[in-house]
Amino acid sequence: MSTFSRRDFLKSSAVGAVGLAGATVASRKYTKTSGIRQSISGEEHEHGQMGAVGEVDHQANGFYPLDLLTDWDYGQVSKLPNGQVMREYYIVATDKELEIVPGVFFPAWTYNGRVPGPALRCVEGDRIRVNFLNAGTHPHTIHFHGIHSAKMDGVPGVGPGIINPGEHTIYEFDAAPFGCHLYHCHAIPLKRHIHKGLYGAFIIDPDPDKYTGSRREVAKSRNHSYIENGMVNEMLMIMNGFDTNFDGENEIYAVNTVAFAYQNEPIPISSGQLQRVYLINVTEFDPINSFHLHANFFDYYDHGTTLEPTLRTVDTIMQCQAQRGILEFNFEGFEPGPYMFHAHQTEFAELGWMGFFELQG
Ligand SMILES: [Cu+2]
Repeated sequence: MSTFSRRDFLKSSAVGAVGLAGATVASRKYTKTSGIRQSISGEEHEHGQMGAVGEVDHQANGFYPLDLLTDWDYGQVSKLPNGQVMREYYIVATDKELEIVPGVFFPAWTYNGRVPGPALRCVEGDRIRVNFLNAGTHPHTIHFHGIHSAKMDGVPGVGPGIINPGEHTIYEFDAAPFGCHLYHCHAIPLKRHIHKGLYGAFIIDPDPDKYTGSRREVAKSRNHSYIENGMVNEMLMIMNGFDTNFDGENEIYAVNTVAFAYQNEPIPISSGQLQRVYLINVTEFDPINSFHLHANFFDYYDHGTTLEPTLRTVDTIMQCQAQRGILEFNFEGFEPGPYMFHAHQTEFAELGWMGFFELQG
């Protein structure tokens, strides 16, 4: 090893980087079955369970990790004179401290007090109106990934541009294209504003009336107003990371903000049901993140903008920042039990980005 950075040192130390920030972390905890100390290649290290000791105060955070998987915001729905569906959303930027691993508090900037922000969901062709109020202490915007005019793009110097503390604006456009998208603050410095927590999912369901044959059936299963969609177990997972000591590198990784959340509380799934994960990567400072499913394989829809998989039968997918897609898999015929999923950057997994699906009997 040519260089051994302070970060490497923290990650390989017994307490891990989390310990530096004040947490009690048991990523190298001894257990009866696995707590053995070995010497490999002259390096002493310990074997044990991954995870963190203690529990995050979810109530104080204001959101529960299991709830975030399905907490869609469909907006206030009305009809325009031309028959078009209008969905109106209200988003307030606030500063809020969040507990991201037991004992570690992150001074987040949030949309509606949560990280990730509300999971906006609509149907292609809907009119979207987002009322945005900046009640935070820094200038912010909302930039949507999607198709819209320049002045609705939520970037500095164009249209309403930067929204200063106390100011508000409205972003309005028609939802397109269908897919698994995101929104985030686009104020400068961008990496700081995104990393602090200003991002969320923007899911546009396909409209089955626009498609025929098998594609129409797939569109129904993807559209939240169809009964076919109710038969699918849908989950939203936003991969994120947290630089707790502001050195420009992440110390904590997670899906949906709380490290090890779905290890501590595995996601219940049943074998007869199609599983669908809307996966979005917003991790700052690291060029890529990934999702690896254990003991099974999945189909993948890149950006969610197609009705046929863009990749079939893979067990790992990588995404750079803002990349996203839809994963579909089935545990039909599998033995009940816990099935692991995690980033296959193993250091991310050990620093929080790992969880389990609990396959019910
Ligand atoms: Cu911002």
